[in-house]
Amino acid sequence: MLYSLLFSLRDTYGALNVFRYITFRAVIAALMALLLSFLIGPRLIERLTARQIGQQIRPDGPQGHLSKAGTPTMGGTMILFSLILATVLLADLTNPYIWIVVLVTLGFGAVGFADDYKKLSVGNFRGVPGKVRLLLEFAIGLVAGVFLFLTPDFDTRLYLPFFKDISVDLGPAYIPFAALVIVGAANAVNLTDGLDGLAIGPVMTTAFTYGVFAYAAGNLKYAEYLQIPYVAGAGELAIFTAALLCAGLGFLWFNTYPAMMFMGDVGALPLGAALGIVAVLTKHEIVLLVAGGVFVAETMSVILQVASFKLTRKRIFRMAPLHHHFELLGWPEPKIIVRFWIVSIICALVALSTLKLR
Ligand code: 57M
Repeated sequence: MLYSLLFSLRDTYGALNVFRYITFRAVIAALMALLLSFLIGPRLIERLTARQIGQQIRPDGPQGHLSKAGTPTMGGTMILFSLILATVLLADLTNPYIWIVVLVTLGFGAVGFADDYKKLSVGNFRGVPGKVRLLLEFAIGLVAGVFLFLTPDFDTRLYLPFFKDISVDLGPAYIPFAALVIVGAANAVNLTDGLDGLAIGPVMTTAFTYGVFAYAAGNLKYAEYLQIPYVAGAGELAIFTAALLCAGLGFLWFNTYPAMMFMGDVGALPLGAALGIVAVLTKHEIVLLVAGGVFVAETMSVILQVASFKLTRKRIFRMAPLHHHFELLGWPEPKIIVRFWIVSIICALVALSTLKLR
């Protein structure tokens, strides 16, 4: 919105010509999201505390978490507000990809909000029944998949990282595949969000990685040079990922250990879904498993733990997801968090290397 207004004035004020550059608008969107988070954060914490919108702690979890009871939650509302406002103001709203990422993100935010609200209003951990939540999430993902499939010349091929000449055309099967990527990413972030700052760190490193992918994929010269699929218009997604990165950085100011605020499902679900839909739009779906390696490890730990317990009545980990296992090993919470961030940075570097190693 601001982009189209200011850019249209470039003949009168030549300096506004700078708004044509995606990199410039990405930096402005990032700074705007960060500033909004700093402005909103303290007031949101006051409001959540006053309304006693505080976290309920499960009694069967690590004992160290009991002291977290009452921590204001649903801080994800601040992340979404900063992210969406900065994107709508700085991105080119004639680009359909911007509308897809914004609507998918808000859709998952609504599901997460309903879950948080139900937990808080009823005062238990169950929230919206898991099956209903997954149904709603897949419905949003499938609508996004159908819309993309019906978009003229949308590429339904699946490309593998490191192999430039291998691709598989999924055809209509791309629709459920895209939904799976979005829903899987959303729930992986949700599972990971179990320690102060643990989820938002990898969300930021993955957002940065996909900002680079989007910028390269949307630039014909770079796409040809790097031999990655050219996706006309994907460059605008770099503005969304830049706003996502810094909306997360602003939230981390309040979520860092010891957390003053949790993001809630209203934050975790849309953040994961946002990464999933950007991975789909930039044609870098598989490499999300690399960039989001921490999310994959956390999710796999749950799958393996539940499968093992059901089959053998024995646990592989002291507790799943993985971060609880290290807690029960006696690692202090900050140590677990920072080490997971380090692993996430390594995953981002390996994912970025796929741009050249192919
Ligand atoms: C998402 N939510 C946190 C907070 C955050 C199948 C099973 C693995 C499901 C899983 C589960 O319930 N996952 C839900 C994880 C919760 O955080 C809230 O949820 C939002 C994100 N969705 O924003 O509002 C707790 O995490 C802690 N936390 C922080 N700092 C943060 O910045 O300390 C969160 C954010 C908060 C707070 O304590 O209350 C969560 O863990 O529930 N279940 C589990 O993760 C449970 N694991 C488990 O049951 N393992 C079993 C089997 C089933 C795999 C096993 O190992 O045998 C553990 N989680 C908890 N207690 N809290 C263990 C029991």
